[in-house]
Amino acid sequence: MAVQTSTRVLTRDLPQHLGAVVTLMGWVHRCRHLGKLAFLILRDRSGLAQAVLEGELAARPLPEESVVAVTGPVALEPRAPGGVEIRVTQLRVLAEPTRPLPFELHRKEVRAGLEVVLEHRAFGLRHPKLGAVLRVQAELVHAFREYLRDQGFLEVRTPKIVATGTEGGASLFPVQYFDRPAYLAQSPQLYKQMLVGAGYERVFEVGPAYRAEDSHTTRHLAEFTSLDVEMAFVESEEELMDLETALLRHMFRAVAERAGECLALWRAEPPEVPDRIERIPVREAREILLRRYRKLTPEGDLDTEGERLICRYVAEAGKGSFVFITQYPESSRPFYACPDPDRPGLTRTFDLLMNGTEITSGGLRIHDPALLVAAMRKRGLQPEHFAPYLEVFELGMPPHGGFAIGAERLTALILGLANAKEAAAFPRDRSRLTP
Ligand code: AMO
Repeated sequence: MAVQTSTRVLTRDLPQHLGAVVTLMGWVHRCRHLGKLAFLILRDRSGLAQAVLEGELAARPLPEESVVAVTGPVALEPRAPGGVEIRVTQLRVLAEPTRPLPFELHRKEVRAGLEVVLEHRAFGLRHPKLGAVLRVQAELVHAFREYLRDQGFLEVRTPKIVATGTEGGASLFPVQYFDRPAYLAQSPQLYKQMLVGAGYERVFEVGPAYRAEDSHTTRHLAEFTSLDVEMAFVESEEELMDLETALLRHMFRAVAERAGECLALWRAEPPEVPDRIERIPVREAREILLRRYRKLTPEGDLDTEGERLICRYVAEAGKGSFVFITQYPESSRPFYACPDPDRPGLTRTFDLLMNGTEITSGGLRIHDPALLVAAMRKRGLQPEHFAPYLEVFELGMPPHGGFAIGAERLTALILGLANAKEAAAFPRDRSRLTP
């Protein structure tokens, strides 16, 4: 039989084609045979639609996840998704599964554990709810770009194979770079600063960052997407926190407007970002934790439990879902963090916590080359290893600062995912290198 000519449409647009003959292409989400009829729920990238098959067309078994093209007129059917269905006059089976499905996709919720879902990742992402996660993330990243471009930031790309670490600690992945040792970049930190010094003043990057984290937590990935921002001519970390507040507000509004259906599948709503997010110096946060929750926190950074409790404290005070923790001690920040001349031992840095979890680190940077060399030495780093970075500072570097947001953590917090790995297409962790 000759292939009938008709317009190919998406399931989402089916109602607009009432009465016309159209073709849908997608996967068999479900197929139920009732007497001489078969009701096929077809899934494509835009959603689900009902297709009705009759007679000979209905006789053929259509296993779930077969790939099909169906053609026929669009008719009203109040019981079908979108209030319309396609009455199939031609069916083409483009592919059929050749092995048993790892789990069912046609239910509202996937009935499989995280490890099984991740093991069969590309298959699992076909499920509307699981697939929605990456759609939400794509909108967040799009809005991140949109806002910053609008504010005069240039999108840049920096190398992911690097000669040195930047964030301290032992979390570096070594790689063999021809005949030399090298590492996967922990963050674009030094390069984004160099590009500020290159005269672009305002830059941002959306790129992978690598951390050889030995821990099995629900918030750490060995490879994550870092949303990095760096800008010149800022002289106070306050300006950076204000920029991040406005940026997040734009991102959250955009995702609510553009990915409403995806959010609904998770019953999620991005939290309201207040005009001014509360700031609490880390020392004060430790005192609050002790006073209110009898929790002892060692000097330096808050631990996971501390982050959770301080967010609870802020939320209970009616101040929303976010808090900036500020004034971290030098000992808990990397060498590039700008010391606070008015508060010896402390830095002009911040973390942003959202609903109990850190989503951002940032701060003012040291821009004086002599101070930078001293800060490196203080941490046992050899300035010679950072010569190309230091050169930009020696040739005229403006005061500057920036921050980075972890895209997977942000997505996970918005959707209420139990694990940030669910917000990566193909997550990497201590035990997972495939798929
Ligand atoms: P930091 O190391 O705090 O700062 O990272 C910034 C943000 O990235 C996310 N993040 C992670 N997400 C998933 N898995 C991980 N292993 C992981 N590590 C970090 C978090 C974190 O808040 N150069 C600085 C940023 C700056 O000062 O501009 C930096 O990399 O959301």
